[in-house]
Amino acid sequence: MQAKAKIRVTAFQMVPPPVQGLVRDLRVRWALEEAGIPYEESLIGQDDLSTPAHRRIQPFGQVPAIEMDGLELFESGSIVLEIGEKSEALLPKDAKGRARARTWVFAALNSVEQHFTALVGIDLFDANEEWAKLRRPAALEMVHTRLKDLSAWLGSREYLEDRFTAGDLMMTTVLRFLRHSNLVAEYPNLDAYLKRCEARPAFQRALAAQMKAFEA
Ligand SMILES: N[C@@H](CCC(=O)N[C@@H](CS)C(=O)NCC(=O)O)C(=O)O
Repeated sequence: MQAKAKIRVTAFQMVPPPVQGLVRDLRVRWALEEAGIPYEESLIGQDDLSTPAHRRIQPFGQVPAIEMDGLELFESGSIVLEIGEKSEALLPKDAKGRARARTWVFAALNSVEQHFTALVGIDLFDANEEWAKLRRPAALEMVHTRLKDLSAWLGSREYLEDRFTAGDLMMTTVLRFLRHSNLVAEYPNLDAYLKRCEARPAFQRALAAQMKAFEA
C-alpha cells in the first residue's frame, strides 16, 4: 500500500497577542481546510527563522512555508494557489473563472495588503514615533481609497466573483489586518462580506488551529 503524502505547514509557535489570528499561515491552513486536505504543522520560534534548515524552505526567514507532495513552497499567495490547483473549492474549473480568482489573489496581495500593513505598522508598533504621526494621515487616506474601491466593486455581491474562491480567502485575510480599527465597519457591504467569509466553517477551523498553537 502506498503511504499517504504528508503535508507539513510551518507556522509560529508563539506571536504577541496583537497579531495572533493574523499570522499568514492562517491563509494556508484555511485553503487546506476548504480543500479538505489534512495537514501537520511544524511550529517554530523566532530563533529558528535564521537557521539554514528554515532558510532552505523560506529564503527570507519568514512563515508560512509548506512541504506538500515532495514540493517545498513559501509565499502564502503561491501556496494558496498551489492548493487551489488541487481543489475546485478554491479555484473554479473553468479557465476564465480560475483566471479571475487568481487575479483577486494578486489584487489582495499586491494592491491592497501593502497599504493596510503600512497603517497597522504605524498603529500597533510605531504610534508614538514622530515620523509615524506625520505619516499616518496619508496612510489612512490610502486605506480608505482601497476600501472604497473594494466596496464599490463588491456592491451587493456575496463574493468578489460569482462564488467563493481563493481570491476571497486572500482578501478576507487582508481585511482582517484592520481589525484593530473600525475602518472596515465604515463600509457596511465590506463588513458583511468579511463576516460572511469568516463564518465559513473552514475559516473557523483554520483560525482555531492557529490559536491552539499559541495556547500551548
Ligand atoms: N509575503 C510573505 C510574507 C510573510 C510574512 O510577512 N510572514 C511574517 C508572519 S505573518 C513573518 O514571518 N514575520 C517574521 C519576520 O519577517 O521576521 C507571505 O505572504 O508569505
